[in-house]
Amino acid sequence: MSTASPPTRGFVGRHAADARDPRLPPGQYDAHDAFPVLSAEATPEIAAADWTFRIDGLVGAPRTWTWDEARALPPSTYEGPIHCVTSWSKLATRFTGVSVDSFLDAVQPHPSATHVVAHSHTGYTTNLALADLTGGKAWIAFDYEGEPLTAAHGGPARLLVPHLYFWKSAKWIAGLRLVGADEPGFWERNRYHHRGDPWAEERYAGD
Ligand SMILES: Nc1nc2c(c(=O)[nH]1)N[C@H]1C(S)=C(S)[C@@H](COP(=O)(O)O)O[C@H]1N2
Ligand SMILES: [Mo]
Repeated sequence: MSTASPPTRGFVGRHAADARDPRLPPGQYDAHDAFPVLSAEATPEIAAADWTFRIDGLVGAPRTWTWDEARALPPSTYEGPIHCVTSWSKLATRFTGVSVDSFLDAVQPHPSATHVVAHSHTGYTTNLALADLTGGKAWIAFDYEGEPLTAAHGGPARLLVPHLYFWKSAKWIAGLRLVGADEPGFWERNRYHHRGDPWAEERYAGD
């Protein structure tokens, strides 16, 4: 039996606040070196030579890129945190790929396009506002920490939208369909929030 009196609530709270990394959104913890794998489906084995990426829907010029065509676009690197809705975050990640802006520039998005359904080669889907994919905020990522993305983490290519909870970052990305209304994807139909801003704790519908 413990004889020491517990620290006061105020002390614990202040101490925890002081130790908290300001890059950690509310309700998240730092997973440090761990990089958990979360997949609703079995990991597909997709060879880079077989991978394609398509943008269609409300665009003037729908287009499909092969691996070589996508890799020929200007490379762009993201360095910073990622946040999974199950409460782990990684504060220092580095992904390299191509900015989604570079792909969108080629397809002439129609002014009526407000949202996007991102879809994977496995059938996974997730919805995003078009504005959350533009302006240097989203990537098609090929490499993690200087190495090709492993199949479990979405290789050969995944969507990366690090300012939103990580379920928006569809692994084994196959394409983006531009649409004129918000259409819920796989997790969003299962009560997850439509947008998923970790700083606003938009975890579930109604948050
Ligand atoms: N295709 C596909 N993409 C997905 C998922 C999935 O189940 N299938 N899970 C999402 C969720 S909930 C998270 S947290 C991240 C996990 O990515 P990781 O396995 O590389 O950590 O992928 C997201 N993208
Ligand atoms: Mo997640």
